[in-house]
Amino acid sequence: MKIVDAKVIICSPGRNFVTLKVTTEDGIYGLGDATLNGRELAVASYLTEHVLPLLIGRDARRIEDIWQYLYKGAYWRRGPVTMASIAAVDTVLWDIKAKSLNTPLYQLLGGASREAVLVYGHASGAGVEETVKAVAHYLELGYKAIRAQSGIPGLASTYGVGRGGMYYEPAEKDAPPENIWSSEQYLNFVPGLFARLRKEFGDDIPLLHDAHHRLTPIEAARLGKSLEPFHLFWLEDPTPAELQESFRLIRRHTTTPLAVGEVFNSIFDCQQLIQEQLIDYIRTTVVHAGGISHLRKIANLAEIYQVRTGAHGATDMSPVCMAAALHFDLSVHNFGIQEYMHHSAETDTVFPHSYSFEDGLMHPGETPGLGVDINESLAAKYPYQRAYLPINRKLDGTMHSW
Ligand code: EZ4
Ligand code: CO
Repeated sequence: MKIVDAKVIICSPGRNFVTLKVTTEDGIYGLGDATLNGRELAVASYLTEHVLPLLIGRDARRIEDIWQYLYKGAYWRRGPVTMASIAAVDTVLWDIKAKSLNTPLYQLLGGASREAVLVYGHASGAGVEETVKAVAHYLELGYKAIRAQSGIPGLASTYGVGRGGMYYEPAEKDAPPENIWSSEQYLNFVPGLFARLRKEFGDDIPLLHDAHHRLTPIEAARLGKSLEPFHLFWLEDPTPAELQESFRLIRRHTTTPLAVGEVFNSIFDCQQLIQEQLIDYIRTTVVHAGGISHLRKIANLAEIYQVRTGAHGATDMSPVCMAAALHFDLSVHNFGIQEYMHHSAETDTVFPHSYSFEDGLMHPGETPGLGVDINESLAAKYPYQRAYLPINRKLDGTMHSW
């Protein structure tokens, strides 16, 4: 099954997406997401200039061999641009293989391990009471697990608070927005938010929170400890994770479950975190961590250590990635939860898909392959627009993690 055509489609139906489309000699095509928010064209160029010429003529059925060919063959290993490019090729090839066998992809990954996939949504507000209302709204929509983020009095902006409505997208056109940060104000504020949410909604609804890489290990330990009475489902990205051993310090102090990994791109980024049981959920996702093939290896390592999956699913994962994530989630034994934010209506029409949301659960559907397509003529009506994620500074102007 020779590959005869491969191209990159860049579109911006509300936000930028990079999509790989590969066609085989018998007319079957597959899709893969290659979106790297804020650095989209680097991946597009890596694919177009360096990878696509190598794919033409290759047998699309040899998924693992092509993965290793691109990984080992580049000599320069890992990194978000390389791994997103390999991920896109890997996703395309799984889509093609499943379509050629006329089966939804999850059937090739061991079949369904559960009836459907538990997802969590993002509730946020400018302050505590607005966040309470947002959580209530998500409950009305049927969500069974909810992430809560709130603006902090005295700080002009913080991570995770939308600009109204359901569609949160932090990237902005032309130049990165500048946020201001105070760990002290944040640490004083967050326990009160969760006390209020538990008072309003009781103990049973799983609540999550994302600290977005902003704390030192000892600050993260304090936050985890102070949130223990409100038993979070997880505390996400409590501290930057380049230094994996720093999680030992957090672990020593708190039983709040920890989730990490949305910015990781390989199994080597989380090997110590998993093997020392320093985290509870691994958040690597298809597009940013080498595709379905590599994500399964991470999940298999994690399974041994009772670490579960909790894949990143913000709106910068295109519907192609979301579909791939759902096939992975449905099949992998140690699935934990899947993040899910609604894409804009424009995005959904550019990428028609068979996955569905009902009653807080999602299912990839029974369409052969990933179950997602791209309307190329419609995509062409939304040209790429340069956009950047925000940057973050402390009150005194020092650059901080966003
Ligand atoms: O900031 O996807 O848990 N979700 C997140 C996301 C990330 C964005 C970055 O592009 O942290 O909102
Ligand atoms: Co996050």
